[in-house]
Amino acid sequence: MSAPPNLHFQDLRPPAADFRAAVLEGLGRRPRSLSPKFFYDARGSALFDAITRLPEYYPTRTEIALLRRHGAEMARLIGHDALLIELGSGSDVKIRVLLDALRPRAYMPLDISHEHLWRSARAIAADHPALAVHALCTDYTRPFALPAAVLGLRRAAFYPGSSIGNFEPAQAQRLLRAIGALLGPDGRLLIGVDLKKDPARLHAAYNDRDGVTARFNLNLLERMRSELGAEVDPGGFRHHAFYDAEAGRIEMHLIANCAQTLVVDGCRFDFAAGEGIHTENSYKFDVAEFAALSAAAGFDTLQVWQDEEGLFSVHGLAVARPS
Ligand code: AVJ
Repeated sequence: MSAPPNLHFQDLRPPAADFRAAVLEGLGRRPRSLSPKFFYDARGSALFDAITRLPEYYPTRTEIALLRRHGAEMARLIGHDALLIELGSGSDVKIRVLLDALRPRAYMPLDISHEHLWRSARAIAADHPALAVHALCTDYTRPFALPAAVLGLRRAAFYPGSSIGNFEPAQAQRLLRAIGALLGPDGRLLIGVDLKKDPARLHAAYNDRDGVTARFNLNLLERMRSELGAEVDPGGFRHHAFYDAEAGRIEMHLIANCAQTLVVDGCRFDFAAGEGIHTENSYKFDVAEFAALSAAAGFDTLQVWQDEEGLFSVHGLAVARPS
């Protein structure tokens, strides 16, 4: 399929050198760590899609159910004819639920995963010929410019999936503040936030029976091999995920089963058995906790939707007027 005329695609994807530098830096530090944004190469994005369909992984289907049930209310909060910016759009399933109710003037999906963004933006543009789709492949934690064609429009953002939980609270606050600055006065933000709950339920969501989450985590090592030419045996590592109730977060790690040596660019990294790489945090929030975080970042909470089981929430926020 060729590109529909209403699709504009800008490729500002981070250079491969970013991954190389992050790996060298992250493996050199103690504790060793890597940002979860590096999960999303083509294979990692496909594995993440598989995660969203797992019986244990409740966030995606719960959030979609909330969008279906309350989409009209959410649309009222955002208003029609806005520029709708979607952060970390990934697949297009969620925005499709909202699009008819929201009736934006222009839609700007942002994602770090090139193939994923291209496929979903093209499909949305083809199915909505009157909608201007300005896709931008980028790391949305970095500053980015809006295309000139959309500068006059009122702005709203959709940030689904509880990806905000991947950031340390102080970092999350900074990112929310940057989103607020981008949206400007009267800006609206719909954001998905995973809720605190029974640790067993959380544990299961990140330790699925089929091992898809394990493959997703271990894919970071595959990516080091294929993209950086690293010497590493992914079979020598295992997936480890647990809920830290005190910190209110899931942690994911890659743990060496026995002594391992990883070589990147001639740099050697030795792992003793049981040593690992911290690959992800996924913070969980009570409704009041997240409202406090967004307030500290300059947002008023207008409305919060959650399912009956209290698994997942969507917060409807407005950029607060300066007091
Ligand atoms: C939706 C990207 C925040 O923490 O649930 C799923 C990704 N990691 N399983 C999450 C993820 C492991 C995820 N985010």
